[in-house]
Amino acid sequence: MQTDSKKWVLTIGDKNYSTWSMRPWLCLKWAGAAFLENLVTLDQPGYGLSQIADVLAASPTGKVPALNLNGHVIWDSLAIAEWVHEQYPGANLWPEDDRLRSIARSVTAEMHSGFGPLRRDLPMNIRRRCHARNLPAETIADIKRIETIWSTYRRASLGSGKFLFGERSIADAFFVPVATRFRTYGIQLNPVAEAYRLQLLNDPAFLEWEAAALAEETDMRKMTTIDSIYGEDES
Ligand SMILES: N[C@@H](CCC(=O)N[C@@H](CS)C(=O)NCC(=O)O)C(=O)O
Repeated sequence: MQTDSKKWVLTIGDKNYSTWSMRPWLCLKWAGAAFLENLVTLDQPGYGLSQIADVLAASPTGKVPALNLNGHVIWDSLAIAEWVHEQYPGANLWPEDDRLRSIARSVTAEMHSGFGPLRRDLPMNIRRRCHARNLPAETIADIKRIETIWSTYRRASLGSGKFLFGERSIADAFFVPVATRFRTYGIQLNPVAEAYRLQLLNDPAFLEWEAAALAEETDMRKMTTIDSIYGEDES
């Protein structure tokens, strides 16, 4: 048991690009943990192979994020989020109701383990604005599935709060990167899903992350741009 979060160090990647890093970072912020950050740029030899030396020094998988608790390391975004939930029960990072919690965990797991086409074709790039075109059917299916998740659970939770299951939960943290992707690539959503997307992008902790992303200078578009899909960048 480790409760002094001032000694926790979260290793993350570039804030403009690292979706996986953002999720547990938001959970830690929402819980009020006083953790330290170790930001390692992913624009280095070994990227894509899990062989970046500075990441391997912090994470057994060679991937970010990893949370170091004074020598005890937790890796993988979802495992870190669950740790934060356990350490900060008062933060209510999962819904109290067990059935609602099971659905919140289901959509979080779906986001954590799925949506490969969306990840491939609409990579997070918080600074970028353009319009996606010629998206493959499988990527459009991913977008539609997320739109359905968002509008279904927002309609059900309208009376209990502004987030997917009413109060803010780990499920919301897992969808914030998608909210930025939809903004970057000009993806249109139904009004309920769009209102939720805007709610996520107005979260104070996300705005703090975004400000840092805007100040970064690393340009990884050489690794993440598929020219047949993206239109010209908006100026
Ligand atoms: N399932 C992992 C995925 C982590 C992941 O893929 N991280 C990427 C960056 S956002 C990474 O560290 N890549 C380094 C590399 O590919 O070399 C999690 O949830 O934490």
